[in-house]
Amino acid sequence: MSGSEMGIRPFDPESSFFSYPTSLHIEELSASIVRSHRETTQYRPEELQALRWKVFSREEIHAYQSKSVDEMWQHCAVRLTDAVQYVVEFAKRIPGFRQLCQNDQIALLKSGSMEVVLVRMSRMFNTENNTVFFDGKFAGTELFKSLACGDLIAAVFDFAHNLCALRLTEQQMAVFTALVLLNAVDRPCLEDRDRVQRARRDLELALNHILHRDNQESLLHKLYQRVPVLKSLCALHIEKLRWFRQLYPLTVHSLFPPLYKELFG
Ligand code: CLR
Repeated sequence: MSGSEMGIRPFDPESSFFSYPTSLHIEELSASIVRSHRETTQYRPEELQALRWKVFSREEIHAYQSKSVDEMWQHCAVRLTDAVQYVVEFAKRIPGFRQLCQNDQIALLKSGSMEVVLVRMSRMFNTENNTVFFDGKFAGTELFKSLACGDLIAAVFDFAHNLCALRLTEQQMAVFTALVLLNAVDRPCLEDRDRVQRARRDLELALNHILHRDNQESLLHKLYQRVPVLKSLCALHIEKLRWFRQLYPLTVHSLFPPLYKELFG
């Protein structure tokens, strides 16, 4: 039996078959991720721009603030899960992600989906009045008062504000969020770490490629600086959820979306 029948080919340094990504491969990968991002965001940039004038009234804010802690948590968990669902759809369309085994896909979503939601939040953020598009209108931190986790909310808004200042293009955000999703190579529970590592390396090349093309190489360092901040925000979210679950175990058990519990519970 010859090598080729067993799937073994003679070494050819010009061939991308041996997983040496060529610039064409990286170009195609970037384009595919940008398309996946565009197809899986809740709102297009033009739509968000047109909605900017919609802000909650004093009465509406008061109504959110008058909700009980568990009512508001449940409401936000549902909204957050909607956003996560779009991120799951995005992940499934990332070349390299869908080839992973199911366990590794879930492991990556557990650590990365909230991080991507928070990066995407900056698209929905208005730095002029520090509000985010939530539940159909733009809302400031005070709207979330009854969650009783002011430190988390303040830190999340602060992160969105700072990320907005980088003025990422949709293409840059698409590739950065794909990289954030595949970033958890240090997780002990991965079955096929090498495969994740290879997919991640290609995404790093794709990010370098588009920043180089856009003549914005200085953004690379700034983006990598945000990664530990993202990790700490997600850790804080999990900590708050543990606290909430101790107070209201039944709310979490019977009223929180199953996907939310599967990823964060
Ligand atoms: C992110 C971008 C999405 C729309 C969206 C919906 C829900 C928002 C979320 C954004 C940002 C984070 C958010 C969340 C609701 C609650 C959550 C404001 C804007 C904060 C951080 C509270 C987390 C803790 C809850 C589970 C109680 O396109």
